[in-house]
Amino acid sequence: MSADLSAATLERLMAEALDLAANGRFRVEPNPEVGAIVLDAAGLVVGRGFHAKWGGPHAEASALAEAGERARGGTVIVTLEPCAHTAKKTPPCAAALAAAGVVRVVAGAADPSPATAGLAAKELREAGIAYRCGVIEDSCRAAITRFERHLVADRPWIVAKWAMSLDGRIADASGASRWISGEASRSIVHELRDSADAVIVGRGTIDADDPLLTSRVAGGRNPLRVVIDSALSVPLTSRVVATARDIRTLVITSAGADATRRAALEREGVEVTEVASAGPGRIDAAEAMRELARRGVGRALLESGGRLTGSFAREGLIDQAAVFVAPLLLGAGISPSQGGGWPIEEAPRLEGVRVSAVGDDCVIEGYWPRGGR
Ligand code: AOF
Ligand code: ZN
Repeated sequence: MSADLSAATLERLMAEALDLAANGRFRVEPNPEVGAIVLDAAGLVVGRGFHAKWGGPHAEASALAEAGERARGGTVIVTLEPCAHTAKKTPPCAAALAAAGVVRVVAGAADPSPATAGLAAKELREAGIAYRCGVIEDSCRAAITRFERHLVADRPWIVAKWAMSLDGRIADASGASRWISGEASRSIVHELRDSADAVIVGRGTIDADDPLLTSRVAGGRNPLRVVIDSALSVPLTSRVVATARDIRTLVITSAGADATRRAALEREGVEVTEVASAGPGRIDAAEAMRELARRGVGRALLESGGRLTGSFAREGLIDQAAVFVAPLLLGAGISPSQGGGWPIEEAPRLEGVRVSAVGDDCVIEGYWPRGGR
């Protein structure tokens, strides 16, 4: 028999699980933030967990791992209905809960995803586990709004990242941007790459930085490297092309691209795909993102320069931003907008903002406003 838990105790534990869930913020989207607490048969907390990054273990899995055998006969409190569907990145939690021998599962809010909604209730009850859903439900539901909204999107969740000087420049007059941000900031960039399925740059960034675009997190995975290159002119000598046999690389170009260039890139191991153009020298970015979604990209990091990042912003294709501000001045002076932007009162202001100090840099992270949508 498991311990009796009063309504007030359940609410307190669920609120604590919601606090745990918030630790995944800015790393798990478009998945939901989820937190979980495991109690042993006597009602003592023996495990805590949260979904920490896109594609990583779910909250229940982490909490159960911490609890180990002490979960047997116990209770799991989780902010979201456990998943029960397969064909995703991680194993289903309902089966893991049953295997761990818990006797009761209390969820905060239902999972709005049609792939899993309602499945856990059935599966857990069939395994003899008492299941209920709906504790501080409004707060638990509010924690997953971005997930719920993105369920119907036909493109990946896009995180835009850039580093700039105090005077708002992303490169010096020669185009060099190495290194505006400090070492510590760059380790966050590797973490962001590690939590993404794809990293996107424009052709200009290959010229300016010749980046490798890999994740240097220990045990981390390398995202698919995507180069948006309307003229299909990425050099065969660039580092992304030179390493394409080992690290998946996709060049997205305009329809009707030069067949010889395409064949030369493909010989180096680069995949090339064509999408419609949105004017001379410009790829239809929304269509390019739909193409990435069709290829299974759920979360992408946009590390492009001013022009491409600007067009993603104007087209409303950015979901989250991570901006590094470094304490140096590039000297051309601070200046008003050069035109083409928004008036202040119409400018998108990030929501849910978190500001942190990393070494001498400041990182501002936030969600793109989606007023009313
Ligand atoms: C849970 N616990 O911590 C989360 C859940 O691709 P995957 O394997 O990460 O699965 C993502 C789906 O699982 C997501 O669409 C949502 O329905 C659910 N999220 N479920 O039991 C968690 N993050
Ligand atoms: Zn799960």
